Amino acid sequence: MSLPTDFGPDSGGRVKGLTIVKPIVYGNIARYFGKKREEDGHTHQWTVYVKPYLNEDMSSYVKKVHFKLHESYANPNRIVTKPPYEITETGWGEFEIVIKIYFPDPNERPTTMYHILKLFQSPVVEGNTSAASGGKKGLVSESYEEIVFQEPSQMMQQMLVSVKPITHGAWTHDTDFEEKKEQALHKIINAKGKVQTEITELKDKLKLARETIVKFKDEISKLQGHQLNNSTSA
Ligand code: SLL
Repeated sequence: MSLPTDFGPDSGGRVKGLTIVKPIVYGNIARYFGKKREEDGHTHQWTVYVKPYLNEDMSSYVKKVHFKLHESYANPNRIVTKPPYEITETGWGEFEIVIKIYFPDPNERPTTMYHILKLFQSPVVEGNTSAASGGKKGLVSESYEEIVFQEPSQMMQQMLVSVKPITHGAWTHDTDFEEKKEQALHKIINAKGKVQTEITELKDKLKLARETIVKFKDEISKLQGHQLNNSTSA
C-alpha cells in the first residue's frame, strides 16, 4: 500500500469501516496568590491544557491547539503548535475557554471542547468534570474526552497509529479517571435497575388496562345484545 505524500483533499481516500479513538484529558490547574495583586487585581495563576490520557506523543497527529480566552485578555486567541499544549496566565475571574484541536489532514474536522476555567473551589462536583483542591498543584478541574476518528484517511491513519510514547516526563493525571469510570458504571447499573422496575410496573398497569378494556367491551356488547333483543321483541 503506497501512502500519499501530500495533505491534499484526496489523501489516499478514507479507510472504510475503521474507527480510531484517542483518549485525552483537558482542563486547568489554578493557584491562589494568597492575596489580590495591587497592580492589576489578579488573584490567581492558572494553566489550561490538553494532554493525552495515555502515554503518547500527541504531536504525531495534532497540528495545533487553539485556546480562545476571555476578551479581557490581550490576544485572546492563543495557538500552540507543539506539546505541551497549554497556556499559563494570571487573572481574577472564571470564564469559558474554547479549546479547538486541529489535525494535519485538512479532511479531518477540528475537535472543539468547552472548558470552564476554574479558580475557586466549589462544594459541588458535576458531570464528568472533577475539581479537587489541595496538593502542590492547587486546584485541578479536568475532564476526560475521546477524539473519535471515523474512517480516517490513510494518511491520518498512519499518523494515528505511529504515535510514540512520551519518553521524558510522561503525563500523570491528577484525577483518578479509572475510579470515576467505576463510579459511573455503578450509577448506570443502578439506573438500569430502576428503569427495569418501572418498565415492569408500567407493563403490569398496561396489562390491567387492557383487561379492563376487554371487560368493558364485553359489557357493551352484552348491553347492545339486550337492546337488540328488546327492540326486536317490541
Ligand atoms: C467574570 N465573566 O466576571 C467573568 C469574566 C474575566 C477574567 C472573567 C483578567 C484579565 C486581564 C481576568 O481574569 N479576566 O486582566 O488581563 O467573572
